[in-house]
Amino acid sequence: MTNELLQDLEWRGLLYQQTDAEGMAKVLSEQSVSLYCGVDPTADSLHIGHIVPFLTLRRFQQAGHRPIVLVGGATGMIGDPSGRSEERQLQTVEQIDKNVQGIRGQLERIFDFSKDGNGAQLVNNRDWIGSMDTIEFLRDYGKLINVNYMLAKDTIASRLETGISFTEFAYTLIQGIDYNHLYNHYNCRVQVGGSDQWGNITTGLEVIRKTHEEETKAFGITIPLVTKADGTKFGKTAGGAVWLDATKTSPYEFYQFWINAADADVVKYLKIFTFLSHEEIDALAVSVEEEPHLRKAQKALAEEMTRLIHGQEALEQAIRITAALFSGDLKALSAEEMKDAFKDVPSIEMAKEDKNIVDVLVEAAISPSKRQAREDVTNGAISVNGEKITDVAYVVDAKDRLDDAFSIVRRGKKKYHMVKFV
Ligand code: 485
Repeated sequence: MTNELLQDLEWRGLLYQQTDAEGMAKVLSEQSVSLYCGVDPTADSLHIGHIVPFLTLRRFQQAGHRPIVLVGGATGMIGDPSGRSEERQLQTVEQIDKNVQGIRGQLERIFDFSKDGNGAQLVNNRDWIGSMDTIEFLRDYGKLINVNYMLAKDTIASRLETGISFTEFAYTLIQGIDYNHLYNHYNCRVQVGGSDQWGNITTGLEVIRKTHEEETKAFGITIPLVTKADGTKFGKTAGGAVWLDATKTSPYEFYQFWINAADADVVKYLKIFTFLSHEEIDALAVSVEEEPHLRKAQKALAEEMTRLIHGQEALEQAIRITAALFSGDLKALSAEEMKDAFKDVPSIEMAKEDKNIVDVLVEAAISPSKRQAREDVTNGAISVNGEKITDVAYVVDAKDRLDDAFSIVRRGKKKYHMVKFV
């Protein structure tokens, strides 16, 4: 079972560094263990860059191990210097508590918390770090770790030139205390993180080793950064990060992100992000080779991911919007879906009053002149909300205002504009 798990992780390209590959394989095959990955509540939503370690935890869960998902209510108050060249701005407790709520809800969608025997558990390190006093911190833990050891860590060494506060310097030790706590109280034997977490994970192993007399069995693995074949950064769109929160990145935009994956990347993404079997992914890989225009692999990826994060209904809506935009037949869409689909098209504000179509086209700068606007209408080049308008006397009024607020005007085949009535 466990060998299969590790082979699967290897096949999916999910293993980057391991503190002791052999030792971990042995422990995992002997017993069902708990393992953890933590995230700091620096925002009220996760983005897709965050989820790879969590999806990996879920693969362990499917193999019978128990995932612990840690939300850093305490560490979030401090700020991890890993991978950052500058000191972080401290956040307020209120902001952090709000962020914890948001992130917790999203993690609940990725994990099975009710599974018999090895259901996922959610913990917050504020529960044990928050009540620790300074003397305890310095005497019980500070003594375990030599400053030289910490200075040698990449994340700290790289900051010595520009400077690092004691606060951020101490961060790695706090995360180390977490691992020790989970080792002692949750039978946690593995910590998983992105490659930037190596230093923090190994600090934890150091704390565990030094606070136990007997030989300890604890391990760490990191997961490679997801990269793109063209060298640009994964997980970013023109609009910024791809969030799990539907109010930040709508399910349609989320779906679009995945469906636009390059042929050179899509099979890798299927392996990293989906729970499709090796056979299914291999078949999709063949399809990318032999019939790339069908974009079967991209569709499978977009479907799996949108269903996982937003559910079946949102997936169907995303597919509906995509199809309507492709065919130009907008009538099948609700006002809400229209708003979502046309979020990024040029928009113009106009007074909310009944207005002749030619005037609308000119005022919104959709047609360059009155004469051109008339021509566009008579030529059948103009449609409002997917309905072709050919009468130059047509009046855009309340029936055309979706949600009593906007209309989608198309000129030519693909040029969409949103007219907002205010
Ligand atoms: O006990 C722990 C306390 C805090 C953390 C982990 C264990 C969080 C960790 N220090 C961190 O900063 N993680 C990042 C975050 O919160 O955004 C990212 C990592 C990334 C991946 C992801 O979390 O940069 O590699 O591990 C889940």
